[in-house]
Amino acid sequence: MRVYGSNAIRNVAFVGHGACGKTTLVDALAFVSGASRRHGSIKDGTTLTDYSPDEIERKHSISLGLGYAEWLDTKINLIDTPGYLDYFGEVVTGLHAADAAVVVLSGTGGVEVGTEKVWEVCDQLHLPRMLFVSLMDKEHADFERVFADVKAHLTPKVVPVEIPIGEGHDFHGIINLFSGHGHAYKRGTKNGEYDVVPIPDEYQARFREYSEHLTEAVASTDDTLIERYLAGEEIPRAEFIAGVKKAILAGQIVPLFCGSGELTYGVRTLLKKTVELLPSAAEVKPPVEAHLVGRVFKTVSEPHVGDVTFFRLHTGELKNGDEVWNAEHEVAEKLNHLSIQQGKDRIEVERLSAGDIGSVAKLRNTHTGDTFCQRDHPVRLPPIPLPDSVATSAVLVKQRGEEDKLAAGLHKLHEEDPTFHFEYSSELGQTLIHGMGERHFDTILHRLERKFGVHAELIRPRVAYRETIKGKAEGQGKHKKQSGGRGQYGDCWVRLAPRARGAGYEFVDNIVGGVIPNKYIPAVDRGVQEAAERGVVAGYPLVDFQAECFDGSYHDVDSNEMSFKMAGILAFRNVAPKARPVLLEPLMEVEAWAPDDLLGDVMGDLSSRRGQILGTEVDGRLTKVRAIVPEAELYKYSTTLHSITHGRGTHRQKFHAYAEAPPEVAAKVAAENQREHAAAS
Ligand SMILES: Nc1nc2c(ncn2[C@@H]2O[C@H](COP(=O)(O)OP(=O)(O)OP(=O)(O)O)[C@@H](O)[C@H]2O)c(=O)[nH]1
Ligand SMILES: [Mg+2]
Repeated sequence: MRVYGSNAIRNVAFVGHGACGKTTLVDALAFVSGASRRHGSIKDGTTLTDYSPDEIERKHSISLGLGYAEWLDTKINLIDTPGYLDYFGEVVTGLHAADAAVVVLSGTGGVEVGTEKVWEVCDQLHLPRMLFVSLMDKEHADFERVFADVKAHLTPKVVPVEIPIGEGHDFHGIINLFSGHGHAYKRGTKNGEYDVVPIPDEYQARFREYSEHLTEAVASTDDTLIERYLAGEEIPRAEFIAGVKKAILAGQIVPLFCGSGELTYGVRTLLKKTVELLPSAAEVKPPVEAHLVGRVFKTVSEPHVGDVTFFRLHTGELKNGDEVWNAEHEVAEKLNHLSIQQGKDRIEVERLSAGDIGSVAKLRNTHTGDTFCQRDHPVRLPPIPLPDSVATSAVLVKQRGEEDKLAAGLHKLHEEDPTFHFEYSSELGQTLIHGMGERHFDTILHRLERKFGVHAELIRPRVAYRETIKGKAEGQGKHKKQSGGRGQYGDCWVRLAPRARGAGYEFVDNIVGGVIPNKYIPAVDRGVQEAAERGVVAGYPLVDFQAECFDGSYHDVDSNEMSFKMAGILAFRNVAPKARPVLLEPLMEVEAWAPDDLLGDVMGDLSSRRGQILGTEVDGRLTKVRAIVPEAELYKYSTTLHSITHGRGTHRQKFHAYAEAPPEVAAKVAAENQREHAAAS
């Protein structure tokens, strides 16, 4: 493998809506360039970057994949990212490793939800972009419609630099506005090869119109160019290309290309223009100035290999076998078998130049997000800001005894995919997982099975209900046992009263005259607390109340701590049911974003979940609704919101407060609790 200098390296992420053709295009770019030997397909499960068993089975990308193409003495690092929003963390990661993006659009779908979402991230990162309309050979593909769509919904700075000749089944050529030629393809083209042909007559008018548009757009970004252009001067090609590149880097124009990844039409031009128009690794500013800075952006665990670390070298040079310093964990790591990825294949390299993307296996102490540097110049790059998880579920192993394996597997999967989190909730007695949606969870379960041999299923998370009392009441708890020798005797009178929400529990000792000896009073307190843990409505902890012990009696011989604790338990059980106990349910504060025209549906749905709408406000392209909704009603909310808003909506939720549950809810929860107890005993 030849070593490329920084100025001969391009790092490009391929992003876009699900199934718009990214993986197929990346495969074609690598193949046509000669860097990859096989022309793979999604149908056969043979593409360069969708190589995991899950991706092959499902026929869509799940993780970001790395490959490269070599063209015009340049290495183009290709970062393929998934389109489904459940894997959006991979897109964000991929864009952070890249210096530019090719936003892929389907010739039939145009601008879709996923396109808008990736565009936003590109905007935030100020990434130079090119647009590629793929699937031009598909029935109903319509370049003009996609162009209009992009202009209206994505960016007014879009400028077509190609025009397809024929569309759908008739798609057979592309007019190149830079050269002013047509490229004619034949069915059966495998390598992107074409014949150069004159522009067909019926395309002449459009060619002239778009050429003018392009020249004008480029000239208007540069004062000297515009003067020469207005003076009617012909601008030489090299200067023109340089002008286009400058405008792309400044975000002033976004060129629109077209083709078919599957048929390899338009792929050679895209390779060439990637080299000519996108920034080289030498042209981008590193995140920090230091001799050596590399960021680990992804870790994958591969069967028979173990962990493989993908990293972007920002500054400095690395040689195979070099030692680097991991500032996060303060350890040195030796980079044995320093490699680059071509899909699943790792190709060992002698050296990596600044700006390149490398991979290395079996590092002991390095994780996603870590920074490589020199020991005497420690650097820690800030973490890549990943999207928050929006969905929660509980998981249960199908076979008892696999709990440890489950925890180990989940831990590994979190390391591979930081948008996935898990925790064991001792209160609920469940393992909870947090992620981007049901498709995400489904993938997690599959990976658990395939990689770690753990069979698990998703179940509804329990809700952490509470109970409290609304009234005052008092009564006795008396524990008395006479059996042979020494007996047991404890007797207390307790008054229960409500406290404010969140005020917690309070014990008041109002015993006078020593009717209960001081040393036994804490035992009464403990008994009350223990009984309160099990509640009286539906078996949930009873909270926010005061227990006042105001009377009682004892026995010189038979009384002890244990007996008074029992008395406290009995007193609570006797009194609490008379103090108007109620069930409390957790309420969540929900913020949901949706397009304005679907807001009514989103609010209607929230109301049907017993939600209380607090208000709405415009937030960018979307409108935000704030509402208070019981947690019990929010299971799978992200999926519903997704379908109501056709994928455009997102939401966030956080704990708000506990509030009294309506009687019918309390009755249902109590009945469930009884059923569970009956089943357990
Ligand atoms: N006709 C035609 N089909 C294509 C073309 N490119 C991709 N496809 C098909 O479209 C489907 C999606 O292609 P992918 O390459 O997986 O698209 P993607 O954007 O990587 O999809 P995700 O990773 O799931 O977002 C597959 O069935 C491909 O075979 C193309 O240029 N022409
Ligand atoms: Mg893909």
